[in-house]
Amino acid sequence: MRVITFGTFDVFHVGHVNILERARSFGTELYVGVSSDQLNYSKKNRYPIYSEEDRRHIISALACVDYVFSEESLELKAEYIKKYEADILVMGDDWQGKFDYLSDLCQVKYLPRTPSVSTTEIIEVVRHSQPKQST
Ligand code: C2G
Repeated sequence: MRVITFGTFDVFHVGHVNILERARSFGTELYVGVSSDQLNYSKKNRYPIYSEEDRRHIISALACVDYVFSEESLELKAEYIKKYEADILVMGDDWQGKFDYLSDLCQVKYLPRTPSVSTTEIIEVVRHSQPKQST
């Protein structure tokens, strides 16, 4: 069974690895669509901290991931599911209900997000942290 999932995975953290490992556990192979820089810009009006090449490199180095490709548009999910012959689509529950229309192509599962960790929060913490005084 081939599982497919999508995400930006910017400033990679434990919430990302949790969902990827859980996604992989529903099948025997995990394919991951990593959002392109351009897709992020059009959605959030800013580029990710890490480039799309680096984000794909990080995801493809994970033991639970079998194949990585670039996700160029949010509207292409049906095409990617068909192209990569995925049996199950896994998304975090922040997308709850949004991809139910794909359930005639594959099984659609939403998994609970890992609480208390997000890329946005990490960026804020780093931005507001004070440099250590050298003595
Ligand atoms: N995630 C999670 N727990 C967190 C943070 C993120 O389970 N604390 C999950 C999200 O639910 C998502 C995946 O990790 O399934 C990647 O998160 P993002 O990088 O924020 O991805 P996003 O920008 O939502 O995806 O087609 C979707 C697009 O690629 C955008």
